[in-house]
Amino acid sequence: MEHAVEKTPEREAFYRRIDGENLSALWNVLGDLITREPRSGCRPHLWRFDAIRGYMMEAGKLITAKEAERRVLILENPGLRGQSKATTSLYAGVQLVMPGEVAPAHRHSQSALRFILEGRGAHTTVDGERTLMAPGDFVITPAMAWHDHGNHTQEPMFWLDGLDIPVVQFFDASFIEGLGADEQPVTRPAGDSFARYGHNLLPVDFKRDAKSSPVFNYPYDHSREALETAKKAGDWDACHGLKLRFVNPATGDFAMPTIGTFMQLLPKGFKTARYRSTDATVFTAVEGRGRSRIGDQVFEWGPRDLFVVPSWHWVTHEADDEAVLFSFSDRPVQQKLDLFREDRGNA
Ligand code: GTQ
Repeated sequence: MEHAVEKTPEREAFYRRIDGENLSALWNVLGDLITREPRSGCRPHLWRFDAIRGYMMEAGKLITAKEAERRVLILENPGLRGQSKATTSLYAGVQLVMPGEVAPAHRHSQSALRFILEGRGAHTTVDGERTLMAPGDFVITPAMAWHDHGNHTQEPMFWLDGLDIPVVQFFDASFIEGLGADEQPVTRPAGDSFARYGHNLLPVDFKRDAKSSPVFNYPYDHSREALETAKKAGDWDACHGLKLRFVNPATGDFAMPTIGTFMQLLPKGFKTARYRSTDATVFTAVEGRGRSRIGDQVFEWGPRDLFVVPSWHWVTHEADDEAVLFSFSDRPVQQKLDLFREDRGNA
């Protein structure tokens, strides 16, 4: 379907006439609408955390978290500039909360994840429960949940934000409201949801309509321990090393309805077999150094660096030291819509 239909003076005149009626001819655009395989504007890219960190510290002097509402530098995909997108369907940014600051309480239709990059002990409050955050923690703010962030430590706190902003935009379904106060009241003890839902136990009679996980902080020491123990089996997946996905313990589904989140370990010297999938993915290294080949480009990464693998681009990862990667994508949405496809090469 990729041939262009011939132009004739009669056809051109016809197109101009129907154009005035808000009509257009499918046969001129079909090849661009329905492609043989994904053809993404999204491009492979890597952002060095150290560079972002420098700019963020400058931003820290330019504007407070309160005035900004959220002091975030958006990771704009070079193929999608001006659209506030890391991939076609997902937003990513790096947020800074300076000592003593608050990012005021609001809630919105968009679901958000935080993945902590630097700092320890700043907090986010979600629906009345406060959680302290540490590097490698994966924290969820579900759709329409009140959330505010604060930093009572002496150090700046940086985290990666992942939101389904482009998905919500696509559906024209965005709502936001402010609480009118910097911080929401804390109504539950710290650790309450993890105690109830995060230990392979659930409250008896637990039923939940909400699509997001009742656990909202998946601490790194738990995820790391899972990888550490599971690696002993030496049971490596050729394409992924050892890759786990975060789950909603009440359903077994992804932890968030629109964003799939993953943690993977690559042993020292491991090189993955090539892999491609339709879910463009944002990665950050937690530990270790290595490189990823994405399409025909090679990106060297170390802790806290961030990179994007677009849809249907071949990717291989190679670890110089034992490496841990966190990643997120729109896989839950694609799977629910029967759109997800992956290709393991010959592995
Ligand atoms: O922390 O609530 O990066 O509302 C973008 C929008 C973070 C947040 C972002 C947001 C937030």
